Amino acid sequence: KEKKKLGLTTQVFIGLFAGLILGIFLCYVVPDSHIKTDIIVEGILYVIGQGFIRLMKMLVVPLVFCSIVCGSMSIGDTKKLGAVGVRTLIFYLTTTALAVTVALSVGNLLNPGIGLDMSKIKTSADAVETMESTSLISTILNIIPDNPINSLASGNMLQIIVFALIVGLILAKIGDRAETVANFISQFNDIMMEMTMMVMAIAPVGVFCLVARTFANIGFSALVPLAKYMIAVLLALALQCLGVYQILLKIFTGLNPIRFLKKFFPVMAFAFSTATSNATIPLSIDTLDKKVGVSKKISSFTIPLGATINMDGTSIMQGVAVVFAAQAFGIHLDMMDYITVIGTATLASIGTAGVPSVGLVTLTMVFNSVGLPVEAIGLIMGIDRILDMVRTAVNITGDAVCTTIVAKQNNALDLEVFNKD
Ligand code: DAS
Repeated sequence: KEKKKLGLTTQVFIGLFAGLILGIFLCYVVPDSHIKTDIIVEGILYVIGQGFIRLMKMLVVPLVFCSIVCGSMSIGDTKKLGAVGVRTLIFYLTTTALAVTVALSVGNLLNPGIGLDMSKIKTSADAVETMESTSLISTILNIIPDNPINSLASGNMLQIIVFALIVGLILAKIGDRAETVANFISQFNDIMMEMTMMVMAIAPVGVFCLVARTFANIGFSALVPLAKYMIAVLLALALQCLGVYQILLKIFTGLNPIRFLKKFFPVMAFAFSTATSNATIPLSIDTLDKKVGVSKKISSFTIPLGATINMDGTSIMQGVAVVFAAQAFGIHLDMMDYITVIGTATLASIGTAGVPSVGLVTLTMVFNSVGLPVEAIGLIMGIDRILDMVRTAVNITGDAVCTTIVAKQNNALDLEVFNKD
C-alpha cells in the first residue's frame, strides 16, 4: 500500500513534467496547424483533461455530504464529552478560520495569479458563473437550504454542508433509532472514499493532459505564477505552523514551543512522508502521551476527530488557490466572496477525510462556491502532491496543539513528561 501511494506521487510528478515538456514543445516548436490545435490541444488533451476534472467534480457532492454527516456524527458524540468536546470544537474551527485568513492575506500579498492570462483557456460553461455581488444578508440566508434535495442536485455546497451537519448531529442524538441510516451513510462514505482513490489513480493522466494543454496555450508564462503559488502556500503553512500554533500553545499552556516542535517533529515527518492524517493518528497519540505528557483520555478522542474535521493546512492551500485562480482568470473577488471562501473552506475541512489529495476534491467545491472556473485546478494539480505532504504535516500539528491546550485546560497534561528530555 505504502509503495503504491509513493508510486502515485511519482506518477503524478512524471505526468506533470511530461505534460510540461509536451506543452512547451507544442507551444514553441510545433507550428500552428489544424492538427495541432483542433486535434491535439483542443481535442485529445482537452477531452481527457476535462474528463478527469468532471470525474473529480462527480465525487464532490456525495463525498462531502457523506463525510460531513459522518464527521458531524462524531461531533454529535462530543456532547457526551461535554467541556472537552465543545472546547476542542471551538479551537479546531478557530484555527481553521485563522488558517484561511492567513492564506488569503499571503495570497493577496504575493499575488501568484497576476501575470498569468488564463482567459485563453476555454472553461467549462458551468464554471464561470458571473458573480453578481451578493449582499451579506442574501449570503447568510442562502446558506440555509430551503430545499435540500435541490441543494444536492444543484451542488449548492454551503447548503449541502449545513444540511449534512444537521443530519449528522441528529443521527448522533437519536442513536440506535436511526442505526440503519447511520450505517448506510457511513458505508456510502466508504464507497466515496474508495471512488476518490480510484479517480486519484488516474490523476497522472489527467495532470499530463491538463498541464500539456495549459502550457501549449500559454507557454513559459505559466511557470512564474505556479512558482509564486507554491511559495505562497508554503509561506502560509509556515506562518500557521511555526507562528499561529506556537503563539496559541504559549498563551494557553505556557509550554516552550521550540521544545514542543522538537518532540513532535517525528510525527510531522511521518505525516509529510505519507500525506495522510489518518495514518498518522496512532503515532500522534503515542508521541503526545510519551513525549509531551498529554493523557490518552483526551488525545484518543481529539486526535481522530481532528484528523477528520480539522484540516488547517488544506484550508490554507484552498485559500491561496482561490486567490491564484481569481487573479489568473481576472475575476474580482470582493470581501463577501472572501468570507464565503473562509466559511466554505472551514466547513469543507470538516468533510475532508485525512487521505492523500482529497483536499483537491473539496477545492473543486470551494471554487464552485465563489464561481471560479475549476480549470485552474488543472494547473496547480501537478504540484499539489508536494504541497499535500507539507500541508498534512501542518494538519496534524494543528490537531496536536489544540489537543495539548485542551489537555492543559482539563488538567490532563503531565508537565514532568514534557520537561523530561
Ligand atoms: N492529505 C490530506 C490529509 O491527510 C489533506 C489534503 O489532501 O489536503 O490531511
